[in-house]
Amino acid sequence: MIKLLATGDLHLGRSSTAISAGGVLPTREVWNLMVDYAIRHQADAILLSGDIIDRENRFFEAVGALLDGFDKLQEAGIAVFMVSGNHDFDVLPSIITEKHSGMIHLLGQNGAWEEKSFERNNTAISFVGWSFPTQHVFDSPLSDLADKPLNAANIRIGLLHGDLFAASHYAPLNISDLRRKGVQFWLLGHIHKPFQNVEQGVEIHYPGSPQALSPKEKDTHGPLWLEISQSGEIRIRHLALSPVRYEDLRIDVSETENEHGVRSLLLNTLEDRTKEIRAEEMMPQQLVFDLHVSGSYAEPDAILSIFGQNLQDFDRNLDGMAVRIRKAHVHVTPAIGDISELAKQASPVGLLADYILKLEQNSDAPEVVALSKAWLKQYEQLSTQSAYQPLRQEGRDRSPVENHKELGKDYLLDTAYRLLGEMLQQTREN
Ligand SMILES: [Mn+2]
Repeated sequence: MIKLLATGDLHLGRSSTAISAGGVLPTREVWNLMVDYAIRHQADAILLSGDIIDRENRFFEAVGALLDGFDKLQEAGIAVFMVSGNHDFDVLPSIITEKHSGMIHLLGQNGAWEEKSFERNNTAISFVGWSFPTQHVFDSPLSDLADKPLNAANIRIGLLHGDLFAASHYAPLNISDLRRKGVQFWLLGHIHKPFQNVEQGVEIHYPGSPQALSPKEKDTHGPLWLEISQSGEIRIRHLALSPVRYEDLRIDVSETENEHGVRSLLLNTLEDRTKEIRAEEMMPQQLVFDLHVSGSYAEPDAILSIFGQNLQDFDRNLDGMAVRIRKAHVHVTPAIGDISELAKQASPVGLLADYILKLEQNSDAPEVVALSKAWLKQYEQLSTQSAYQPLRQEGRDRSPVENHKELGKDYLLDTAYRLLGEMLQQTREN
């Protein structure tokens, strides 16, 4: 059997953002954890699929951590196979020193595919890889890869950095090309969210960034652990080694009676989730929550004022795990009782309740259609303003019109509920 620890997108030199007050957690933390794990579990090799060193940040910090790890791995007889990505195409070749030659391999330099066989414990495999020669690569490198492995009897593992999801200038890839190259296991890099496509005979994996770098990288992150049997069977496990975990936490306040109830619901939900994570096999050092508060409540403003306080002052430490709240999204509607009863009233309240019902049922009543159209028109005018041009160029606003319609419905409902709540409150006060 051959045991491998595999990841990409380490971005050494960068640190995870938005963690506990004053805390900084550089990604060399997860690199050190990986090296220790590989040694402790007697891995045969570590595989790295590019963007190992971050382009923008402190090369020297990155290189020190990387070389320290290489030393330890070499001493333990663990090989390293890697390829470069768009962040480290120029610096990765310079860190392979003579000292590490024979154990540390940068495959496919200068954009030429390279294959090396690897044998341990009577199991023979080969690694085939291609490295970014420049920062931008506009065509798929796969067209240059021979579809026959060095030795047809062996399992062929592919290492490649590229983009499977967009026609980008970072080596655009597609699944059908990946399928046709005699590779049983593809280790890809570039996409930070873990992804896998598993089929008979070929597995495609983006392990994702092993250390979650920002609140955009939610849930478990970590490298893959591969075991390849003599008969060529591949077993894979995702290890939650990331020292940072960002999570969404949902709280529905509908069943609470008062503000005291809301606060204790919040604390109980936090404690329950925190304990669950603490009980996992690999506990993060930093746990960062984004709260999503929803439901209906008599006075939504009271909820807003609870969660509008300085949430970042919350600082809990549970057996070495720091717990933090980054922000809260509050989407609470006024509790308004039975809306279909209200809709029967011959009053402004009744009219508004009737409109809400129709909107919720996606009715094609003329008043609903007219309002939705008006919203969409305003929204599109707003989103084509020149101030938002840079966002569009980065491709952050490519959502189809269908999504805009859904968004419009949410906005209209939110406003209508708010208005209805206020109208009812005024009626009560009068
Ligand atoms: Mn990349």
